[in-house]
Amino acid sequence: MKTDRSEALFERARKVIPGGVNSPVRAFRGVGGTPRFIRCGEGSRLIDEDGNSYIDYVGSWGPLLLGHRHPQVIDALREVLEVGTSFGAPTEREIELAELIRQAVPSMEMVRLVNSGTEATMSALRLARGYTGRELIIKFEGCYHGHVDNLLVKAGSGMATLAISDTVGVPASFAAATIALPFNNADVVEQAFRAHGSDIAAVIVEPVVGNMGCVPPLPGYLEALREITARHGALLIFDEVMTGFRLAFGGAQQIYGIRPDLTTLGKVIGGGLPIGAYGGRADILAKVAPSGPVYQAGTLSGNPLAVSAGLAMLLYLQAHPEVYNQLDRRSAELCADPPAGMTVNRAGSMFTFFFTAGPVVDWETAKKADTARYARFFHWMLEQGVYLAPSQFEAGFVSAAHTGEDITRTVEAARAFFALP
Ligand code: HOZ
Repeated sequence: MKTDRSEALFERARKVIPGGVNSPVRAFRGVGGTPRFIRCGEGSRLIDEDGNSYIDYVGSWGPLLLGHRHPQVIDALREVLEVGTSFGAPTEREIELAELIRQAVPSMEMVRLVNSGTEATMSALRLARGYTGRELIIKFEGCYHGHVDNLLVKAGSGMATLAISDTVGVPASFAAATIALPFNNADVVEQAFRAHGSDIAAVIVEPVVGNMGCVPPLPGYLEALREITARHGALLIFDEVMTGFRLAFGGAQQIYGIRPDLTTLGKVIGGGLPIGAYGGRADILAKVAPSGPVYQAGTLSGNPLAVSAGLAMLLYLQAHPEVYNQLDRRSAELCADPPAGMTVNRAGSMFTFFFTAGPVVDWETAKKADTARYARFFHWMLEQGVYLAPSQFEAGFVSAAHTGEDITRTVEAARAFFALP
C-alpha cells in the first residue's frame, strides 16, 4: 500500500501542529506508523490522500450512524449554506432539535446545546455542583469524558493509550475533587458514599464504556448507581456521547431502563458536525443561566450547520427504526466466533476486539490486553483496507452504510491474521 503522501503530510504537520495532529489518538502513537491523511469519506469508506480505500469502523469516533455523506445530511447542510452559517442568536431549528432529543430521551426534560462532548460534561459537572452545593465527583477508571481538568483522572482513550499521568497541567486541587473508582463494582461506590456522601455532587459514568475499549455494564450495576446516588442526594450523570442515539434511539438509558438526572451527548446530535448537549431534570436545568446562577455560554452553541445536520440524521433514524436491527445484525456477524485468546465485547453497534483471554469488565482487565499484538493486527487490517481504531483502548463502530460484503471482507481479513504462522 502506497503511503508517500500521508508520510509527507505527517512530516509537514509535525512542524506546525503538536505531534502532527489535532487530537492525540489519531497520531497512531498507540500502534506506531504513519497516520493516514484522509481526503474524503463516502458511505462506509474512507479514502486517503494516496488514494487507498478503507472500510471505516471509526466513523468519526461514533456519530456517523448512517456513514459518510448521507444524502439527507448533505441536503440539510446545503440548505443552511443558503441562509447563513452562524448568527450568535436563537433559531427555530435549535428548538426542533431540543424537542426531538427530549422525545427520544425523556429524562432530558430540558436541553442546552454546546459545541462538543467535552463542553457538555464540563457544563454538566458545574451544574451538578451548583445544584447540590457539593464539590466531589465520582468517575470510573478507564472512562473518558473529554479533556475536562477534573475528569482526566485515571482516564481512558488517549490518556490510557499514551499512558500520560493524569496530573500534568491539572491543578492538584482539581484532581482532588475527583474520586476515581473501578467500573462495574457497586460496592466501592457504596463505600465512597459512606465515607464522603454529603460532599459528593455527582457520579458520572459512560453507561457502556467506549473509551477503554467497549465494556458493557454488568447486570444490576447501573441500577445500583441509580439507587445509591438517589439515596445520598447526589446526581447521576450518564455520559452518552458515544452511546446516545447509537445503542438505541433513546441511547443506553433506554436499553437499560435507567433514568439519570443529567445526560451528556456529543457529535452524534450533529450528524458528525461539532456539537454537544447536556440536559436532564427540568428543576436542575432551571439553575442554568440566564434562568439561574450557573453560568455557561458559547457563540457557536446551536450553530445552524451542526443543528441542521443533526436534525436531518436524527429524523432519518426516527423514520427508519429498522436501522437499529440492521446495525445489530451486522455487528453480530462482525463479532461472531472470536479466535481463542481474544475477547470480543459488543453492545449493539459498538465493539472491541481485546487481545486478552478476558473477560474484560473494567480497566484492570482491559489493560491486560496485549497492545503490541493489537498494533500488529491493526496494521495488518489497514493493509487489507480495513480502518480500525488506532488503539486497543477505543471502541469500533458499525454504521448503516456497512454492507454485508464489507463485513465479510473484514472477517476474512481478520481470520487471515489469525492464520499467520
Ligand atoms: N478521544 C477520541 C476517542 N475516544 C478521539 C478523538 C479524535 O482523535 O478525533
